[in-house]
Parts: sequence; structure tokens; C-alpha cells
Amino acid sequence: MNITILGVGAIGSLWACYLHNAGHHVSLWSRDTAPSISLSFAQQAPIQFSANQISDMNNADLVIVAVKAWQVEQALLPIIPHLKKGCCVLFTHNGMGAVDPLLAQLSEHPVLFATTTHGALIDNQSKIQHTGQGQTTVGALNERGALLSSQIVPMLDHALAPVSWDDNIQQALWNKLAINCCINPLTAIHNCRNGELAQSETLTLIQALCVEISKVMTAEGLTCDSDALFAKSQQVIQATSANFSSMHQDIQHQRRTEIDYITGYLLQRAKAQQILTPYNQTLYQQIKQKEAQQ
Ligand code: KPL
Repeated sequence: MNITILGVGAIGSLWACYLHNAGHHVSLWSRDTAPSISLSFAQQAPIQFSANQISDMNNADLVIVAVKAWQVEQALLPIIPHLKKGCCVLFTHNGMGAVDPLLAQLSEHPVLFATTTHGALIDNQSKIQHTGQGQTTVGALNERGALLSSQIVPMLDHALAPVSWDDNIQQALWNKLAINCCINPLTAIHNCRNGELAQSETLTLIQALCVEISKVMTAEGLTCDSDALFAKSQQVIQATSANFSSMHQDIQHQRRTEIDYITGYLLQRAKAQQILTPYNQTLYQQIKQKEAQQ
């Protein structure tokens, strides 16, 4: 397949290398205009990718949009006119709400979303490290996307397994959003690793967050039990105890965070459903204050 990856952060680069190794023709699209980008992955010799070429975009069968939620619209809008008929657009990022404004403009294309638990980072020698073996769940954001499940899932699974299909991607995205609402802002506020949230005062707060989140999810027609969500958040805290969350890393590096698409999205839906969410509201404001101080 001809695949173009938009965004050369850790996850975009990881997919680029695995898809290249699986034999696909992979090109990259970044914020600059360099005609080629070299990526160093694991013990392999650096891989040279064609980059920022309109011809690659014109020929792409699949475009993977792997930029942060707040960059999605700005990054994709100029590219849409260059996509060929039938080109599939697959989004992958933390949070929700970033793709909604683009769906009408992508109505002629199959549109998918992939949520992944793989851990990846670009180390201080610019090498891509696959730090945690995870899994990827893919689902459709429109009807054309749903028709592609039997093609896309085996192709991605062959490159970086396991990849599965979920008919109810909204539930999967909300489940991930709920966990991110519980962990990410708190680690950024307390400047700590995920594992350090397993302390009694923080646990009481996470319990209160779970009650609010579960009310909003239920009102939105999704399944969410607050005790089960709390238990899941504890599992993730344990499984990723040594990690710094993505929001913690963004604050430490003085980058914009994804708070508007994580807790911010929850608050938007809570407002629409007329549900009070004071605990999540407070965390949102604390992160916005930190961003303003940068
Ligand atoms: O998804 C994550 C993130 O950091 O964004 C968690 C699950 C919290 C792992 O760190």
C-alpha cells in the first residue's frame, strides 16, 4: 500500500518504521519542507523516507494522521484537496472532539480512528524506542470506513500486532478518555509518575472523578460503571507506574497539552447534558493555569 503518515512524533514514527518493515511504501508529512526524513529505529540502519511531496499525498491509499489532537484540523485541512478518491484517513491521538469538525469535508473518504496502548518515545539521540508492547483498536467514524475493516485490520496487524476491529469505537474512545481524565491532569499537577497516584488522598479524588465521568458517559448513551472505571484506572496506574503521562511530559517541556480534548471534551459533554462536574472542572482549570504560565 502507499501510506503517508502525517506527524513524525513517537507514535507516527513507530508506525512508519513498522509499516516500512512490513513492505509498504511509506512516506511522511511534517511541519517543515524537507524532501526526505531519516528515522532511526531499534538496531536497524536509519530508514530514509520521502517527505512532504504532494505526489506521495496524491498517490496515498491510506493517510495516518498521528499529530496531537489540537494540531489535527490545521494539519489536515490543506491536505484534503490532494487526497485521491477512496483514500482512507485514519486518525490516532489522545482525546476526543478533534475530528468532528472535519467529518463533513471527509465524507467522500473512508474515515477510521485507531486507539493504541503502545508506548513509544524518541530518545535524546533521536532514536525511536518502542517502550511498551500494547494493542491497537480500530473503528469507523463513517460508513465508508466501516466497509474497510476487512482490509485495514489484517494489513495493520501484519505490521504491528495485535490490531482488532471494534464496531463501537465511540465506547472504546470514551473508555480511553475516561482513564486519561483520571490520570493525566493529576500527574501533571503533582509532577509525578503515574504510579505515585496510588496514594490515599489522590485515590479519593480519582473516585470522585470516576463518579462524574460515569454520569456523563451514561447520559451520552455509553456504558460506564464508576466502580469499574475506578478499578480500571488503578490497573492502568499500576501497569504504567514508572511512566510519566503524556500530559506530564507536555507540561515539563512547556508544550501545549491535550487537556481541551481530554477533560475539556468531558466538560463540554457534561454541559450539554446539564451534569455538574466540579472535580474535573477544577483539574481543567489547574492545567490551563499551568499552560498560561509557560
Ligand atoms: O495514555 C496515557 C498517557 O500518558 O497519555 C496513560 C494511559 C495515562 C499512560 O501514561
